[in-house]
Amino acid sequence: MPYLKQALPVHGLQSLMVVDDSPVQRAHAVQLCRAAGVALVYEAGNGLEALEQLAMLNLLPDLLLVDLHMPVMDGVELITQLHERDWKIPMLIVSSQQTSILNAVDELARTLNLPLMGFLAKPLVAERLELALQRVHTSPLHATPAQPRHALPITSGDLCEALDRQQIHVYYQPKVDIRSGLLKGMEVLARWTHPQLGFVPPDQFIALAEKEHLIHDLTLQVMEQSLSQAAAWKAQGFVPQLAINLSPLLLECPLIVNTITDATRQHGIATEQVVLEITESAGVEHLGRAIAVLTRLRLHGFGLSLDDYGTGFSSMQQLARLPFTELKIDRSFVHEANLRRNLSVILESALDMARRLELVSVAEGIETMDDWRLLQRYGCTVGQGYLIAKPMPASEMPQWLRSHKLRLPQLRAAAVAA
Ligand code: G
Ligand code: G
Ligand code: MN
Repeated sequence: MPYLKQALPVHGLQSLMVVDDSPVQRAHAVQLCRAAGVALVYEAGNGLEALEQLAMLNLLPDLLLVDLHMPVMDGVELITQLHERDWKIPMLIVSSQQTSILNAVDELARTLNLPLMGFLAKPLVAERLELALQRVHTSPLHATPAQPRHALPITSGDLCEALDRQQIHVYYQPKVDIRSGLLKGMEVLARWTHPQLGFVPPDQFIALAEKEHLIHDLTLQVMEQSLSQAAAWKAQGFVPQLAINLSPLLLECPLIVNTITDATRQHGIATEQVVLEITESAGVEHLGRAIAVLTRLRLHGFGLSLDDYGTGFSSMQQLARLPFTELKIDRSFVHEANLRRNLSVILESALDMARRLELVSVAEGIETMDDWRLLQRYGCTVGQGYLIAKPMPASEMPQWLRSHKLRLPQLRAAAVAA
């Protein structure tokens, strides 16, 4: 009998549990798993039975095969219950439900940070199951489930002090042309290393700065640093576009237009060389003021980018109302879009819309060559992400430029292949 083999099967899984209410389907799954070399196969007729059995085991199984539609406790509730108990067992969903339901289950697992490894249609087929088992074994998700980030105990006093002592520094992340791979510009990203706490992630201190009315000071420091760096680069004949993040809260202050314009001119930088990225995630209280400020910034020559597109609210309204020049698509629609049709459909429509509105389209969060190729195929204009470069201090830019130049043929070749 195959399951008595001594050697570990290629997928390396020793135990799993099949959760399905249909005795026929369950027996079929159990038989296939045994034939695939899994030594220990548990069975449960619904979510509740699965939880009861899991509670009694000394060692959790390597994998769960979960049906979605079951009486007493369905597969979705089982997933939430696993999260409640903090049992991070890799799962494969075995179901022939419609795609929108499977996508929602996928979203749920991501939100709860549970290792959902994939979906298999019913009836189960031996080859597909074996491939899936191998993927489970080799998946990095399986080895190290992502841990949620906890908020650091930073106060507005800490941030005030950091601003006074000029402890906020800036990093630069390249934005490149998707067809040629050539550098178009770089995004300026604030970085804070606290003397005791160490690295504080920007999503934490930016939110704090916004809450404590420190965002104005912080943004000015970020601008000063990046504009003087841009001036130094310009003196060497290197003139990339600078993309600076602006909190929507700043748009309610009419004086910001002159402040930004003056700072730019004082460093001898043309306003056309600067793009202001505005995230749509925070609501604006005085919309009238914000529209006026954005329009005036545009009149002065700045580019305006709608950042994190797709994550906030009323994006369509904002696009139609405001003088944006660029649409920056959130990374949640970019990375692995080739694997998930719901993402690729949204990505393609966003790019199509940008084209019709004559906006530059920028995709952020490009991590793999597959991400890159899909964007080339969809006709995106500009790209940014770890595949190209991580954010870096200005001092590392010359070295990056040299190594990036060597990669250009590879990045370009993809365009020809597509
Ligand atoms: O830099 P990542 O490297 O982690 O940045 C996280 C978030 O913080 C991003 O959404 C980015 O837009 C935002 N951010 C980084 N620097 C600044 C800044 O100078 N001003 C504003 N408003 N947001 C910033
Ligand atoms: O647009 P925002 O300003 O939201 O985007 C910048 C943020 O995205 C920064 O936190 C930056 O470090 C992060 N980032 C940049 N490239 C990638 C990437 O390829 N993958 C991921 N996960 N994050 C990225
Ligand atoms: Mn940004």
